[in-house]
Amino acid sequence: MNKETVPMFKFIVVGDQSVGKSSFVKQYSESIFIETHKPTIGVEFVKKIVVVDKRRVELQIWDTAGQEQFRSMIKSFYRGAAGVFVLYGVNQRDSFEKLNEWLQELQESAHEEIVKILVGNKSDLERDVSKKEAEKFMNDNNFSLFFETSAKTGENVEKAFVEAVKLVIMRMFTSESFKNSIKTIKKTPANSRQNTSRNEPIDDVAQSSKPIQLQVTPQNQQKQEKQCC
Ligand SMILES: Nc1nc2c(ncn2[C@@H]2O[C@H](COP(=O)(O)OP(=O)(O)O)[C@@H](O)[C@H]2O)c(=O)[nH]1
Ligand SMILES: [Mg+2]
Repeated sequence: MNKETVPMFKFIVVGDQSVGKSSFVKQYSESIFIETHKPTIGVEFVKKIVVVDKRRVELQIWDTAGQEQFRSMIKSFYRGAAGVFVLYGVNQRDSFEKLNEWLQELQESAHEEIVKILVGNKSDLERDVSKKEAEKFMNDNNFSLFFETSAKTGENVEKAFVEAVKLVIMRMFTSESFKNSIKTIKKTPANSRQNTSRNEPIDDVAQSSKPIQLQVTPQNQQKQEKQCC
């Protein structure tokens, strides 16, 4: 039987409620945009295989809820993460002003060399945060990349992921400690099945790019931690 080892990079998407985190992930994974807002409960994730610089990489993208009550839970998902997209809405000034809160949690919970990507989403709408001040924020806070995106039109969404993956690959070569903090999975033949806490086959879900939603209860939080790492 043929076994192939494919690096798996885990990315987390954080930021205030309604900045477009779920739409950003959906645009990237399924190339669609849905106008109505359905709040994310806890954490959902999708998987996507990408080829970057001739390397095949599996991305596991964790879309989090922006609400206060889920914050402590999100912290545990930083373990093993290669990168984090920190989102604000270019038209939502308050979401930009709250970025420091997300950064503080990130600093407490993530690997110190995690690739940080600042994303100003909703670039198709009238802005309330200038590009210049966002760039200053990026430099002051050690972000590696900054993009203004639109989950609606798709502008820069794919680019943000591709550039982030490239940077993770580069960082793996330059930092042993970062490399060790990232998981590598073994892709077994197509008929193998991995299970989630809801006993759904992750591989099947990945093929259809449908998100898996994890329920938020203290009891299964531990299970989720085991799954993700
Ligand atoms: N115009 C526009 N609307 C967006 C964009 N991204 C998200 N939205 C809308 O903003 C609302 C919140 O999006 P959602 O992805 O649920 O935000 P989340 O709470 O951060 O996951 C929804 O009504 C989306 O349709 C965007 O890039 N442009
Ligand atoms: Mg959401």
